[in-house]
Amino acid sequence: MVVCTILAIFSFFSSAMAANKERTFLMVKPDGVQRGLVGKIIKRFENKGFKLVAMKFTWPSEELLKQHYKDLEGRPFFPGLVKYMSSGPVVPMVWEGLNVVKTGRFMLGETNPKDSNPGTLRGDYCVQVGRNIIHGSDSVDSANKEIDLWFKKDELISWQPATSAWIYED
Ligand code: DAT
Ligand code: MG
Repeated sequence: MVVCTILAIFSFFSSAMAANKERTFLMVKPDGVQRGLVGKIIKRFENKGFKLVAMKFTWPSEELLKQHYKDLEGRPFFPGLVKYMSSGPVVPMVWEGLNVVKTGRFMLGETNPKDSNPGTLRGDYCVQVGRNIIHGSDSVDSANKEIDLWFKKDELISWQPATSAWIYED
């Protein structure tokens, strides 16, 4: 009985800790970089309390972008999307935290900026769907695939922010 209780408490805390470690893949697109929005975008996620795990500044190949947007292959806007995304440097990032995938999408706004509320990144900083400044994973599964595509394992940094105890209960 005592052992069961200890195990239950342990599994409760370890699942809560695992939930806090959900990860998403975000990427400032070439228009976000060209318009000098990198700092403002990063600041939103820092302010929220999410943890930066990886980040780089890179000019991606068409090949990598075709892989990244593989699900959209065959859509009429696909060639234009790949051309735009490979037109300059981008800032791919990994962020971690409780419900970061879903909350990250809320913080981005809708795919089309015209449907995005003020206060969201796409609602505040852009007007057209083909220039919507930032990418964010739409599920934990796609986040994991995108993180694997853009980052090597040793580029994901394991660290403990000094603020953790003031952002999470456990
Ligand atoms: P999201 O980026 O919100 O996840 P998505 O995965 O459906 O949206 O599409 C990827 C990107 O493709 C999107 O950010 C902008 C572009 N896109 C989507 N629909 C489009 C359309 N109808 N016309 C032009 N570009 C589009
Ligand atoms: Mg998407």
